Amino acid sequence: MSNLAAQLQELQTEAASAIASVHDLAALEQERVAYLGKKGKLSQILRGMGKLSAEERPQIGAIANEVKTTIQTDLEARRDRLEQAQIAAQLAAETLDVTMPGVARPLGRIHPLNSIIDRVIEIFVGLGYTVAEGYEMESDYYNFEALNTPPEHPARDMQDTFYLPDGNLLRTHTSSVQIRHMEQNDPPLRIIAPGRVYRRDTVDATHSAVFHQVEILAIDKGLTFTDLKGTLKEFVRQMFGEELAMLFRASYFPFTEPSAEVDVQWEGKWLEVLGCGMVDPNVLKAVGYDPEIYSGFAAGLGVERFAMVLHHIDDIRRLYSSDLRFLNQF
Ligand code: 2NL
Repeated sequence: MSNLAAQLQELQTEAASAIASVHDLAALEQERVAYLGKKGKLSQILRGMGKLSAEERPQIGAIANEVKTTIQTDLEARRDRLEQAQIAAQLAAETLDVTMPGVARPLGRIHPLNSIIDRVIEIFVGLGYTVAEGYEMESDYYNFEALNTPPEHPARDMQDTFYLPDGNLLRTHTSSVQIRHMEQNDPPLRIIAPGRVYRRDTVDATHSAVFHQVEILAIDKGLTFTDLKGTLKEFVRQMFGEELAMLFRASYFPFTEPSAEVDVQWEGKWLEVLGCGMVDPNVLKAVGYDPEIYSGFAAGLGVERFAMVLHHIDDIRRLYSSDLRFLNQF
């Protein structure tokens, strides 16, 4: 066999082992260029063909073609294997092990005070009321004067109300929201005013300086105490999930006349749940309503008290402690 034929056979063997020892696609491409490229080893050998005789040339040409095809086949086979390996490695790296234990994210939940407020709102929204909101800092006028609360009234005492240096105060009830709403709107109206209120109380198991209240107010022509009773009866039925015996005890608030406190029969005892009454004509006059034409009823309930009763909570301070061992129970 001629020298060229031997060189070609040798090239094929050398290429086969070079290709077999390559481990990535870039290196494989380098080998392709080294053996089959324009300036590659095969081209270099074939340059010697010029000196061949006319009968040798086609023989060597045929061998060269075979060697080239073999090297190409080797390259392709190797490329396929390397690509498969690359895909397999990528899949292995991206594998999601669904059997691994999850990372527990602690779930938030509605605070018992907020869930009481939400339930009260839902009940009154069902009765046609809309939610009204206002300011936690109020003037003496909106918190007291417009609510028929005379200057000598104990509620206005420095001992009972947080007064601010500028003469304003922290609202002691959400009635001020309702006064502002009435000033801005003509009757008839039905509103519910939930919110945070402030009293200068010494904190103990049943008192907090900051607490929550929900007040309801309805103004229309011809509203009577009967409408108030019917509304509260329906509220108690929905709030406690059953019809409870109710007791209306005569009481006094500066802004209602007549006024009453309402007890319900709950777990064998009479439990005071809210205060209410017919809106005092002086309050109607203060917002520009004619008490000869319009009348209304109002009620206020303490949210903390409801929460403590419904959930058997013994100390009001637990509701503000942010203690998860407590809060997780609701
Ligand atoms: C209670 C008693 C009450 C009202 C609030 C009210 C509001 C307006 C006019 C008249 Cl704008 N009244 N609110 C009436 C009676 C009782 O709350 O014990 N709350 C915790």
